[in-house]
Amino acid sequence: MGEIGIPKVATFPFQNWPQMGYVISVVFFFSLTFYFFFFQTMESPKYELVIEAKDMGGMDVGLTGTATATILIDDKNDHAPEFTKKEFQATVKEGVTGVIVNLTVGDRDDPATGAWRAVYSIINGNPGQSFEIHTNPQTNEGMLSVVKPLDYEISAFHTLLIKVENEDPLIPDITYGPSSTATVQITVEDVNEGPVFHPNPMAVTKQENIPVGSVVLTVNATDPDTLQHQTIRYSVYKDPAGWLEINPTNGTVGTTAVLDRESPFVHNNVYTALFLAIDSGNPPATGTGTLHITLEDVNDNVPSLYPTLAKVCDDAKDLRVVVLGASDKDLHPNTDPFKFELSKQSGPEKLWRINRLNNTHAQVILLQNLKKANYNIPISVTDSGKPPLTNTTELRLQVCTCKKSKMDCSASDALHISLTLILLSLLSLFCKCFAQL
Ligand SMILES: *[C@@H]1O[C@H](CO)[C@@H](O)[C@H](O)[C@H]1NC(C)=O
Ligand SMILES: *[C@@H]1O[C@H](CO)[C@@H](O)[C@H](O)[C@H]1NC(C)=O
Ligand SMILES: *[C@@H]1O[C@H](CO)[C@@H](O)[C@H](O)[C@H]1NC(C)=O
Ligand SMILES: *[C@@H]1O[C@H](CO)[C@@H](O)[C@H](O)[C@H]1NC(C)=O
Ligand SMILES: *[C@@H]1O[C@H](CO)[C@@H](O)[C@H](O)[C@H]1NC(C)=O
Ligand SMILES: [Ca+2]
Ligand SMILES: [Ca+2]
Ligand SMILES: [Ca+2]
Repeated sequence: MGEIGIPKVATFPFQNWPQMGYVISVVFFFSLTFYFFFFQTMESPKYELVIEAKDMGGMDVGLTGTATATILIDDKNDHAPEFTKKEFQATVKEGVTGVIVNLTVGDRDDPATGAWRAVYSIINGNPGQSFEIHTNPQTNEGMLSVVKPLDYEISAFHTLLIKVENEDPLIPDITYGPSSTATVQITVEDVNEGPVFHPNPMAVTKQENIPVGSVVLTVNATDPDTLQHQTIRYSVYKDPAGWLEINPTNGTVGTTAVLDRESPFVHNNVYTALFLAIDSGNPPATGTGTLHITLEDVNDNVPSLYPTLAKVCDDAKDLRVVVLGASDKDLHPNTDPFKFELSKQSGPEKLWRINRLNNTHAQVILLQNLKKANYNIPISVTDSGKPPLTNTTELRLQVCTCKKSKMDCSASDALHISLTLILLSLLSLFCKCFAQL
């Protein structure tokens, strides 16, 4: 309200006083007291008037009377906020969010009161809830912002109808007029967007041993910039094991190596590679597509045996010398149960045998105490795959002399045996060469 001044208020207590028949001269002291309470932001201003009335023309002999008038003034919301323009313009790039335009209003009520503060709302043109408007508390402006990125290819223009009201209601005989609404014309600018893969991520299932050069799939990326005529080129972005290639023009993905489910690059049977689709815009924009290849197991790993070395005393009472285990990187049914066998017994008499314990373990048992020496026990382990795979390997058994708690497993024997082996192989090489001559 604001412009209500003291004189205006002061006239009203006097309107009845002349009827009292006195010659009145009035001196008034008004102590004008605004009670502003810091924690009650909008307290009604309160005027306290102390009025002294003197008769006899105010001469000293006259009589004097005083009265106090307390006047409360309610500031009233008697002005509607009005936009400073009928139409506002804004430009925004597609895909971007944030404030795009500040709408300005004027309101002739007291600033920083509910009668002045503006509340904005979008009353038309926002079906996708892409826009929001909030009051700037400092300036009372309406900050119009994009909250969901706009798409140039769907709509290049938007028209919004905005209404402004005050926080406090208007007094009954005032209404919001046409200036309390404005239109905002929004122009969306085209941006070169990266191609998009369909679907993303892509998923295929393949056997791990498909031949090199097999087609895995043909990817499909499209460019969102449908109004520009762009072409797309594909490339491999991340292929941790180096197994794949992509045709740059038609997106056909092929293998350049044998896929391996047991590779450290495969997690939970899934190999993940990333591809790029690059458009011909200036500058070019890129989209990334993820391919998950689920690899089906094939029996391509032989079992391996552990331990490969065992020691026993030459006078041992317990001749069950070692428990052997086997493991296989493949999945069931291409792994255990394993079959453990002695490949071939060298020498005329049987020195040891092998006993199955369970699906994964077996036990080597000596048939008699052996002399101190190193022995190689040829063992074959076979998995349950179709077809099964066999690992033929050797268990090295050291027979040692045991005195008290000390084991003496002379290394010379081991050295002797390996030296003999080396000599033998050298000899065979030599013989082969000799035969060729
Ligand atoms: C709108 O007003 C805010 C606060 O004053 C300012 O930061 C912003 O840049 C303005 N935005 C536009 C588009 O004018
Ligand atoms: C690629 O995907 C888009 C969108 O799903 C589809 O319209 C188009 O037919 C697909 N193209 C091919 C070659 O599959
Ligand atoms: C893509 O091109 C390659 C090489 O010309 C071809 O072998 C392949 O069949 C093509 N793929 C499609 C889906 O046309
Ligand atoms: C066969 O088993 C041995 C002993 O465990 C292992 O060292 C070797 O790697 C296995 N062979 C193959 C081809 O895996
Ligand atoms: C097989 O036997 C070995 C040795 O006794 C044992 O450690 C392992 O737990 C057994 N495995 C199963 C599946 O029972
Ligand atoms: Ca675009
Ligand atoms: Ca396998
Ligand atoms: Ca296997």
